[in-house]
Amino acid sequence: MKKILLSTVLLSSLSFAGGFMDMGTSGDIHVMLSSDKVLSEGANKIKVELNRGEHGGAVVAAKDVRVKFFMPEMPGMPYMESKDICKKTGEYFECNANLPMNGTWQYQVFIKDENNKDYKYKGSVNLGQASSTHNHH
Ligand SMILES: [Cu+2]
Repeated sequence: MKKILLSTVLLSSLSFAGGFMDMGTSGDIHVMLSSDKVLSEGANKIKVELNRGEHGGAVVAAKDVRVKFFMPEMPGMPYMESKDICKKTGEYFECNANLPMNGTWQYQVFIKDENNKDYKYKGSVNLGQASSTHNHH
């Protein structure tokens, strides 16, 4: 049993090594975003995990989870955004982000929990860069 647990931990940390991960809190919800691959130009799959109170807390049975990735207007370039309504997949949510160009993208996650309370989580990511942030400790 211990061996199985250890290899699961190793596998999940290996898959994060070259991928994308961001964690933080919004009110009393711990939000974790991740993707097996580094976020890049084109289609990206994002996994959203929500836990009450802290990392590893009770899974939040959210009613609605949405993501918005956007890049502000710049000289010679219009504002761009990609929005998606996430699908519940087991204990987490899955969304797509279609990012038309390289660079730094801002993102927001909008969550409506089981009690209809609204939460918003914000972050940013440089495409092509492996990232792992944990900004709530
Ligand atoms: Cu955490």
